[in-house]
Amino acid sequence: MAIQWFPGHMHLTKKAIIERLKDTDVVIEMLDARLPGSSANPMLAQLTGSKPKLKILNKQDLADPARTEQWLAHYNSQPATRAIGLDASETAPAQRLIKACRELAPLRGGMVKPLRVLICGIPNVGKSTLINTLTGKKAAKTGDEPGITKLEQRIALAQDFYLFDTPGMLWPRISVEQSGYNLAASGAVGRNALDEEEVALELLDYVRAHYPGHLEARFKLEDIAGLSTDELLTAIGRKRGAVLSGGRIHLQKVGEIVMHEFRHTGLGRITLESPEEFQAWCAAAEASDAEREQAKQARNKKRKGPGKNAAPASEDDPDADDDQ
Ligand SMILES: Nc1nc2c(ncn2[C@@H]2O[C@H](COP(=O)(O)OP(=O)(O)OP(=O)(O)O)[C@@H](O)[C@H]2O)c(=O)[nH]1
Ligand SMILES: [Mg+2]
Repeated sequence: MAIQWFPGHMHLTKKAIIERLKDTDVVIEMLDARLPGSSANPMLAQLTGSKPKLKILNKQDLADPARTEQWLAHYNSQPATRAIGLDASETAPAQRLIKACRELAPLRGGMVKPLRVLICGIPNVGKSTLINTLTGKKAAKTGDEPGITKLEQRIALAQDFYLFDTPGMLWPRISVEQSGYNLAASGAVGRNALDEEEVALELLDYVRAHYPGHLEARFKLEDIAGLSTDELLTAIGRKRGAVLSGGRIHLQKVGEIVMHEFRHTGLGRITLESPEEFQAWCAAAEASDAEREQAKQARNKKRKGPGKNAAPASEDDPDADDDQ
């Protein structure tokens, strides 16, 4: 089942971002270096239009360094976009960001025209942590779960440099299924909107294909190639004692363990997508969206019947309000 999470406060955030963009010189989009394609919000790309953009691949300390290089090259080859990798808790590299922002808006600066920078990104990606690192104090609240920042907050970094922290935002329909799972694995999705076992199985599927040694080392397993992914999850459960009375494996618990290990680098440095893979997923999702749209039109035509105008999509039509 596809993962979706767009609670009411994200609607409000969207509105606040639209307002704030009117007086914004540079938009920083924070991406998760472990999922640099899936963590890019397509709705934000639409909202920000031609504003100068800086993409930060954050949490690069958790990501596969070779893949981070690939993604930085990918984004830096796009027009009007700069991308840098960062670990939000290190001070020195964060200074590169200030320099990059000033370069992206060279006509701003000084007391009369202060530089106004809006920081956006998915929940839990490290926006507030970065602001705290830049200011050198705990100016913004942070925490290891999505939805910590509730309201926009202005922080003065210098007399002519303002940063605006925003609450994390996803988008109403995540059409790329793998992106939904990767976002959930990263910690960007609220607990109630995901099934731990399902997310862990998708995560293990990818990790076993690309980083099998990491899994074998962490869970002290030998030759996982002979196991199905379900069997692998069960084997991890046994190793970690996630067993119910009667010897059954507590699958939700193992799911939580696997996600925890991934989020806290227990599995080693892992990136869940390459630029090529992500492009292929997007193309497949577009093709399936086009098919859905065709089927929807065929249904409407049928509803219309001979000699009548097409009926508008009814409220109970599952496709009626798709806007992404
Ligand atoms: N390993 C690692 N952890 C990080 C990094 N940046 C942030 N974190 C951790 O990620 C978690 C989320 O950080 P926040 O700064 O609260 O994230 P946010 O984007 O402001 O989240 P919301 O306000 O919920 O949207 C915290 O536990 C941080 O310590 C980083 O570069 N590397
Ligand atoms: Mg925050």
